[in-house]
Amino acid sequence: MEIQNPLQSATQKQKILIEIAWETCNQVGGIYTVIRTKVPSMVEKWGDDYFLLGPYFPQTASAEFEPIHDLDDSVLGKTVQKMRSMGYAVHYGYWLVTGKPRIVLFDFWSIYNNINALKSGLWERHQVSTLNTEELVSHVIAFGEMVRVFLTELAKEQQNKIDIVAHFHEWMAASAIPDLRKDQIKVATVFTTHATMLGRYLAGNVPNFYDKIDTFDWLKEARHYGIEAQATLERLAALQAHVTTTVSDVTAKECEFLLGKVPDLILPNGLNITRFSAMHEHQNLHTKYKDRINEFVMGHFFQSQPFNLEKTLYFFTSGRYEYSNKGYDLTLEALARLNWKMKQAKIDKTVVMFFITKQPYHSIDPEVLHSRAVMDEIRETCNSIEKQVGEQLFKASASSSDLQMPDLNNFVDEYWRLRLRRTIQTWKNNKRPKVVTHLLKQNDGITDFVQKSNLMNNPEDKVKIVYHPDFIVSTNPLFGLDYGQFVRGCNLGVFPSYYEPWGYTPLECIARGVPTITSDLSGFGDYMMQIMRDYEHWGVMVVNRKTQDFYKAAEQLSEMLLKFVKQSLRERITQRNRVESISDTFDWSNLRTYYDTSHDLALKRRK
Ligand code: 1S3
Repeated sequence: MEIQNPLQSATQKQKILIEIAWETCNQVGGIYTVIRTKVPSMVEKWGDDYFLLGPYFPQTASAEFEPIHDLDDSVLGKTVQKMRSMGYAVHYGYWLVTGKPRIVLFDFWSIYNNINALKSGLWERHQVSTLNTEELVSHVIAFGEMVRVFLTELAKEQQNKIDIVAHFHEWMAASAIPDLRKDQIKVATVFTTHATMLGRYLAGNVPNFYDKIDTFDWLKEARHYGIEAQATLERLAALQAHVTTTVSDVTAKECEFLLGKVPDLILPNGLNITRFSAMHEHQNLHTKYKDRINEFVMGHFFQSQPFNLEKTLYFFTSGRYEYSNKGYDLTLEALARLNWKMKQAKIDKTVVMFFITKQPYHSIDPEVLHSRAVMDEIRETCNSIEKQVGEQLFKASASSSDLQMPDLNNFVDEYWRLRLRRTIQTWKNNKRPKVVTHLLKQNDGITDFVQKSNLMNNPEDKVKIVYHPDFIVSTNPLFGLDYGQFVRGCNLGVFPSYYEPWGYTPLECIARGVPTITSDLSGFGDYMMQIMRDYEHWGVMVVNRKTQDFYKAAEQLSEMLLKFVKQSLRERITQRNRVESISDTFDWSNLRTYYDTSHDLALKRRK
């Protein structure tokens, strides 16, 4: 059944919205989160007049894509049919995510034998130099060509009876824009950049990048970093779309100076927020998942260093491995300071800090796995003893003739006593708990720092480090939690990024009622400071990285962490409730309106 667009009256011209992204049905990073979480809200407004385009990758498609075999006679069905008849491999079906929108996936390999001609065409028409570029650029160009053909055919098919808005995300989806404009195809185009290629490189390599942002020669720098094709495509998209947007004021500056275009609009990112009817539900979930993290921590540390779990706090950071851009360097420096401060102040608490990122590794460290397995055996032995004692106690109590409590020691037989003693014996040792849970292929910034600063899980350390160089999924044998559950089980998320156009990680904390630290150089932190004056009261702390140097920012962060450590249990519970209560602000149902504005503006400009 076709869902009728409720906003469309009989007299209005029909409108369709097409979103195009390299990450449609293809998870690579943050853009996938934007597109996927936004779908229900888009479908709510646009109904069947909304669909998405993306690249076809058989492996991801097999998990998230359901083909539609019988083509309908909608403009979409007809255009797919037309492209197929022209020899393109086009997959049409549903994206199996909440909202279940229709999507069209292009198998760019079907035109790959033509790639050189496509590239020279881009050079002739738009001076995009693609000499010696990485393979991805060729994939993107082939994909872009199929997008161009699709939109051109779609526009022809509907013969101006329908208003078409095409919303392109990131340069990888937008190589069709210059030709669509040149050919005057009747499509209103919106381009959203989620980061700039040059910004990413420059921020990671040039000290004080933000102070110099207005001084760079974009072409010279692009050539220097070997990204001329990417930067040129991005620039063309930004300059030629009817409406250019980005995700934050922070990235807007990059657009202005590195792409030569002040964005028309800022489109902040949102999530699908699950609200609970009773406040205590999210607190219960926190306790449930914290217990699971406790199990990991016992298995990892208690072999040689037992500490009081009632007085232990779990902090974490996560994201792509970009050591300085994601602020791992600052976080480590602040943790070393926190460790020192907690020791000096003799604070009777332990902080376990998790670094969750992705780095090449051989396998999980067998010693880490073994320790966990032996601890599980201790638990099983204890369960068996518990059962034996329970049964014997019941029998002894029922058959006893006096009111004396029986001696429980008599109920555990020799076998179980010995087994428990032996298992504990083999488990306990004097080794320092590992910092890294996996066998890394090579050392990196995190391992170098902890070694240099001796933040190595020494017995006297108040701050312990667990570096998990893989993303967390539910099948992971160490935690047995999915990422969202892990976040819920933690006490604080720490994300003081240096380069972060938006940054979903702190937002994911808020959505789960977990306090978080961000920075004023991250799009999210900057947005938070604009919309909420007392953000700290609501559990969002913002490190000043704009006007402070690295060491001052590290000191500020360590003070924030110390303040958090000093909070009482009651204060932490109250803060979690407060954080949870602001999560609605970031629900797509509230933030979609920014997208609506961009589409209206593009249509106005196209006419
Ligand atoms: C980008 O992904 P990233 O992690 O490479 O887009 C995300 C979605 O807009 C954004 O949250 C992030 O800051 C950007 O960097």
